[in-house]
Amino acid sequence: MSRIVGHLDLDYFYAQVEEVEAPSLKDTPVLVCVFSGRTEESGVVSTSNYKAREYGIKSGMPIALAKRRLDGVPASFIRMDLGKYKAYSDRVMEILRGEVGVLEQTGIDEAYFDITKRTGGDYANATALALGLKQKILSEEKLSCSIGIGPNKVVAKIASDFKKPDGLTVVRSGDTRSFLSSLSIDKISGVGPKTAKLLEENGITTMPDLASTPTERLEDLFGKKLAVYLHNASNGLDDEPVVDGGGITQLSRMITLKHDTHAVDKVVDDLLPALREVHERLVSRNLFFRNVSAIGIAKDLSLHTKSKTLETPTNDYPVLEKEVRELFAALLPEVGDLRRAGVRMSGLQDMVDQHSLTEFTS
Ligand code: DCP
Ligand code: CA
Ligand code: CA
Repeated sequence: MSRIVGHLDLDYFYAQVEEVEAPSLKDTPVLVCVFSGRTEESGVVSTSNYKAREYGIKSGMPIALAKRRLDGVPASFIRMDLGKYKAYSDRVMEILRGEVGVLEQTGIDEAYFDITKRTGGDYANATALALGLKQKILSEEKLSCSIGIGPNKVVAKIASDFKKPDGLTVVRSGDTRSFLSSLSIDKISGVGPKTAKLLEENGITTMPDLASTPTERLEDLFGKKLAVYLHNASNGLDDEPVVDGGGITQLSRMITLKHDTHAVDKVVDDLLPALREVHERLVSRNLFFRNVSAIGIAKDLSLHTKSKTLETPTNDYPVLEKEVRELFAALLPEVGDLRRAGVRMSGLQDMVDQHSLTEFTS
């Protein structure tokens, strides 16, 4: 089965969150700023919406310069609020995890995921999964994102950046070389201005130039490791596995409650179909879980969790439901009304390991 990897990146992330919280901002430039506090204008732009980018606004630009570029244009300069963006990020990652299983988060607004098994190595299935994911993040968090699908991480990352915002770019394994051939070398993740300049000074200016440069020649310029990476990446090749952040696989699912509530029974009732669904996924993959978490999102959109580690891993549904009920009974009095609720099973392990464990201990 050929590997299929995805990369998701949220569009103009911090600025988009500000738009979600104040939709009236949407039609005008929105700039999220880090004010250093010395003067009213000292500091830099963290990011901006696409409307602002039409005026040449860029991340890292001094606020004073941005103000000059937007002279006479109604625009919002908003103070960066990392806690708020992190809360959105956590919830998006929960949604993503629920859909794809293992994911490797590489930034506040982006992650890789391996969907080879889930799609049976079929790109049509992968496309459908990506569209469903975009829809889900949009309906639950009102956020748009761009997704790239490809045979490996390097290609998936370039693909997610290919069409932005609200993009989906699928590059089948046979098409990687033609996809890459028209792109500039600095589209390869990890190629910064310094590397690009050194390549250019050596007459390597296009992706096909790089792809056809022998690794040995690149080695003289960059050393073995980077040389091999550049050669492979420009040829659309990459073996790096998608590594789950904590090294533990997890299964999770979030739902929006029918009504905001702090009643355990109501929360668990609404959650039952989702519980059965994650349990089915657990069983279909021959896995046991050791940790279980109740996840709650309050009315102010803050994220809360309570977790429990079982003495012995299990795949027993009644145990799952009972533990989830108890965890919510502990969580709800602390948090109050929930808007959304979810469950996560982690510390997953193969049934095979489990059998050998019981053989060993009995
Ligand atoms: N960021 C920052 N300073 C930078 C670059 C980024 O503070 N120089 C922050 C703000 C961004 C977030 O990181 O919202 C994610 O960075 P991205 O590079 O993914 O950029 P955006 O999400 O803002 O825009 P895009 O739509 O291009 O992904
Ligand atoms: Ca982004
Ligand atoms: Ca990003």
